Amino acid sequence: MSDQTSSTSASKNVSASKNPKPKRGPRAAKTTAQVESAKTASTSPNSKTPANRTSEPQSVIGLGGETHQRASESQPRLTTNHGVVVSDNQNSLRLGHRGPTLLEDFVLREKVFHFDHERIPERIVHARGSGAHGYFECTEAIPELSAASLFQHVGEQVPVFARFSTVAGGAGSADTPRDVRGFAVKFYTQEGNWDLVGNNIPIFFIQDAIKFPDLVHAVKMEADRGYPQAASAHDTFWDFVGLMPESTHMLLWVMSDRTLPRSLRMMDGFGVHTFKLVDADDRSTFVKFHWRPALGVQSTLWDEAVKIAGADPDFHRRDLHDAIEAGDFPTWDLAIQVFDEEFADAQPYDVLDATKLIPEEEIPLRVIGRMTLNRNPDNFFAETEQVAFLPTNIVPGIDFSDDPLLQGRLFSYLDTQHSRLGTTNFHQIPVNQPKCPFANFQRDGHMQTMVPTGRANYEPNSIGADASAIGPRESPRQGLRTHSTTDADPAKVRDRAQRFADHYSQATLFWASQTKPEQAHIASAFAFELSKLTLPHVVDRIIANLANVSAELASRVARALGIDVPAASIPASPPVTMPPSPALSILANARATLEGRKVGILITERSDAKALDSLRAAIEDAGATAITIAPRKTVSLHGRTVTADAQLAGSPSCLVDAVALLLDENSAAELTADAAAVQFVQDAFGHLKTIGATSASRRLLDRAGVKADGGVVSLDSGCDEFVEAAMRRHWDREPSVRPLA
Ligand code: HDE
Repeated sequence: MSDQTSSTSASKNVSASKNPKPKRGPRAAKTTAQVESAKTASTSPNSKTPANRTSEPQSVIGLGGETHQRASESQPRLTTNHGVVVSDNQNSLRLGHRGPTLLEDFVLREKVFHFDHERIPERIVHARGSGAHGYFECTEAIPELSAASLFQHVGEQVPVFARFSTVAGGAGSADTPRDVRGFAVKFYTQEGNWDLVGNNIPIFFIQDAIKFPDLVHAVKMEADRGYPQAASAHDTFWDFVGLMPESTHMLLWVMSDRTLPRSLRMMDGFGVHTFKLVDADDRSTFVKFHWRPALGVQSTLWDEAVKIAGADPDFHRRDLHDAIEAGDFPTWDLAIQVFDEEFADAQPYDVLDATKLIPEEEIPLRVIGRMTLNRNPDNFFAETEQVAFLPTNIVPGIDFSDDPLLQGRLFSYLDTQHSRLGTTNFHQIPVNQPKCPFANFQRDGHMQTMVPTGRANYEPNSIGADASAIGPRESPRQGLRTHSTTDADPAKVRDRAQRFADHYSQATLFWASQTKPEQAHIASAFAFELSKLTLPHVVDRIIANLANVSAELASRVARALGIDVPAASIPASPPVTMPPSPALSILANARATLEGRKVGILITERSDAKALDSLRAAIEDAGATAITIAPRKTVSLHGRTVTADAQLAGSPSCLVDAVALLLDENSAAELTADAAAVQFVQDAFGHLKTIGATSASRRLLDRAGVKADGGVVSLDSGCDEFVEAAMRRHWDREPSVRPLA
């Protein structure tokens, strides 16, 4: 069987969750194949291969000194894509030892041909992403609201594939720019695939799909110069959004720490648009979908995110992969906000306007299920890259609303999939295939991998003796029915509903719902981004729009930029006052926990082994991962040799959530001359993290400018206080480490 024989992900089913993977031990190091040095083509067994490594292929050295690994009897043989066994995977076919390569070499041609076409167009947006398999379990049945099969019975599970992404950057960009995160989930239900293709922010920049290409052109790298990559801090983005005041609410969210998630496992998800739930009797209600992470929402600081991008551009991808490999499966609750037409009509905003949210204080969240991600993709390209989300993938019991942004999306995604995957048969790729039976009369096309049998490729037909011979038929009873809209205005118009015109009230609501440190971050983020612009009129226009959100915000941003506050712009519709919604603040709702977090323990040769053991145990008991970091990877602790998890020079403290310094006086003194060590402590302090330290570490703390506060904890008499303090950041420290707008 060829390596490429695909097994659908269905075969690794949902129940994998019931047997969490055991935590992994260190991987066995691979030994370099030892080969005979004789310059002959004769085979010889690998003399230094350990007896238990029977899968190690035999190695021989070829005439030109090249290594050939040869298949043993029990090993699959290398073949071409058409099954011909390859005899030599190191040399192309040539005329004589030093002559030209022959056109006849179809093995070379096929291999290079395939390689040349390995890349497919990356997604125009959301190109950089990470995915995982898992399952969704219904925790509260809602048959009274929706006939969707996955919501009918408590305990019912359906498989899912989730993909998280940044929006603006290319596929090779870093994980941590300031950006919205995509949060797309494909539910493989018994009645077809349902794709909830959302973001980690509950609203969007624009109200109408026709503006999406403009928005994306404006935010991506500028057309003439090809930069900046994965950054909104440039002229064209702010020029566009300044001229589109409807984006102001979203700008407040984007300038908040929501766009700097600490981990993909620690962010909310939202369906964004209003959808409909439809019950078995065709009664419908409006619904908004929310994902809530069990680990709580947590963000990084801007300075931290920038440093992480340099230290580990794969920070989020690695974090998700490692957590799942370790059996720490991330989970999210799926919650709904359900409301009727009467509620919708009574609001000062339109529920079909994707730039508006419904405060939780108005319509509380109702948790109906839970998603657990418990399996990493076997192959990044086949699954994460080829997964094709379609907002049109909907199942009976769920329906679209007339949100004009959603309506445009229903049209768009099919085109994208065709352009990226090159075939109308992209649904046959295993990650996209429904896991319920599917059958129709669509046939042929590029890359058709199914082999339909019989004559019936049309209907109606009467050419078979039995049901299977004539093929499938429609089912009004079980099929998807589109719920009719109650909007009785049938005229064809190219305009927007009047209630879309209020561009500022909810931006003010968001601003007023943030804690003081969060407000300072928002104002500073605006100041940072606007400081990068070369067009002063664009800066003025943005601040003039912000003046309609909050005079205080506008003047803080202007002051930080050293310019005068311009007069407020004229709103399209006068703003209304809405009561603050504390649920919109990350900090006001932060969970004090170490679960899913990482603690970096700085050790040297003279660190106390016992203290290290008990600190590690305390951290792990709190649900976190402890990582030892040392100037050199191999450390002798009182006769016990330890391999540190990371070397100091390559592991700045921005990669962990809290740090512990297990140092003696001499080590602390030595490390004052090591910039990586000083920066390690300085950054932990500047990023408001908890620092645990032996009193002997004093000189290093002093060198890094650490001042005593509630987040600087002694490790001399145990680690309970440290673990407790490490569960949060120390926001009261911030004014002493950086001026904010
Ligand atoms: Fe998308 N969007 N989008 N989008 N979107 C794509 O489809 C598009 C919008 C979202 O992990 C593309 O397969 C239009 C809102 C996510 O593979 C493309 C409009 C929201 C993902 C596309 C929107 C999203 C995409 C690019 C305006 C939040 C990544 C590749 C009408 C609710 C899915 C692809 C994944 C991807 C078009 C607006 C979320 C080009 C035309 C609003 C999470 O088809």
